[in-house]
Amino acid sequence: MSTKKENREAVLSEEREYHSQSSGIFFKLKRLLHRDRSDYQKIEVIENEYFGRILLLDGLVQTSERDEFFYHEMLVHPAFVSHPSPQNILVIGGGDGGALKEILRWPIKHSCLVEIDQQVIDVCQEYFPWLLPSLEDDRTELVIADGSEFIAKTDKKFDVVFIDSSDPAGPSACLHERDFYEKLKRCLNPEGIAVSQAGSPFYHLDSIKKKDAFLKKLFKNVCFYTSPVPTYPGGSWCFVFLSDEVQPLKIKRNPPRGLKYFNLDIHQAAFSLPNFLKNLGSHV
Ligand code: AG3
Repeated sequence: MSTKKENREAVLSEEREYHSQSSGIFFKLKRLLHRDRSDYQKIEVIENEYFGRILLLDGLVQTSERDEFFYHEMLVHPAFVSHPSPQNILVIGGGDGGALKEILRWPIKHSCLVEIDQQVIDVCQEYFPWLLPSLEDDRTELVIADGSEFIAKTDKKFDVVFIDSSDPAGPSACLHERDFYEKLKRCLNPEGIAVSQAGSPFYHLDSIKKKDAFLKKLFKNVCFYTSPVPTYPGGSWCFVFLSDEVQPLKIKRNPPRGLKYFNLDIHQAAFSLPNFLKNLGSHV
C-alpha cells in the first residue's frame, strides 16, 4: 500500500496534462530543465526518457523532441504544395521555431514570426536550439507582439499565414475568434492561404464546430485536415486550411526532400475525414 509521501513523490516526479476531468497524459521526469512564469504564461521544459525534451505552456504540451515533426510538417507543407508560389509568409505564435524551420525549407523571400512572449523564444533557444536556427536566417524577421494586434495594424500582405497558437485559453484565446480571422483575411493576397491548428477532433469538437461555422462565412474553402501528434490530446490533431482561391487537393508542387512525415500521399489522405468531422468542412 502506498503512503501519502510516496504518492506525493510520484506526482512530483512526473508532469501531467489533463485532457478532460478524468483523462490525460503523463510524462515521467528524467529532469526538470526549466520552470518559470513569464508575463503571459507558465513556461516549462522537461526531459522525458521516451520523448526527449518537452515544452509546456500553462501545463499544455506544445512540442517534444521526438514528435515535433508530425505537427510542424503537417502545419506547414500542405499549404506550400498547394499554393503556386508563396513568397511572403507570416507565422502567428510558434515561438519555438518549429514551424519556421519547415517554412525555410522552401525558396521564399521573407517570413515574419510574430510571437507575443519573448521568454518563449529565449527558453527555446536554450533548450531546443535545433528548432530555432531559423531565426538567424536572413529571410526571417522576428516581431515580439500580440498576433491579433499585429494583423489589425499591418498593411503588409502575405501569401500564407500560419497560426501556430496554443489552445483557446490564456494569451492565445483571441487567435481562435471570428474577429481575428476577419482581420487576417485582409492581410492575405488574392491567392492567399491561412492554416491554423484547430485542436483535438476527439476532445475539442465543439470548438471545431464553432470555428467551422464562422470560418465558412469568411472563406470560400474551409478544409479541415488531421494528423497524428502523439503528445497532444487524443493523439490526433486538426488543422484548418482557409482560402478563397486555392484548393488544397489541387497540388502544384512537390514537397522538399528530407521530410520525416509529410509526402503527397499523406497530403491527400489528411483531407479525408472520419464521418464525425466530415460535414464540418466544405470539401473540394
Ligand atoms: N501549438 C499547438 C499546441 C496545442 C497543444 N494543446 C494541448 N497540448 N492541449 C504548438 C506550438 C508548436 N510550435
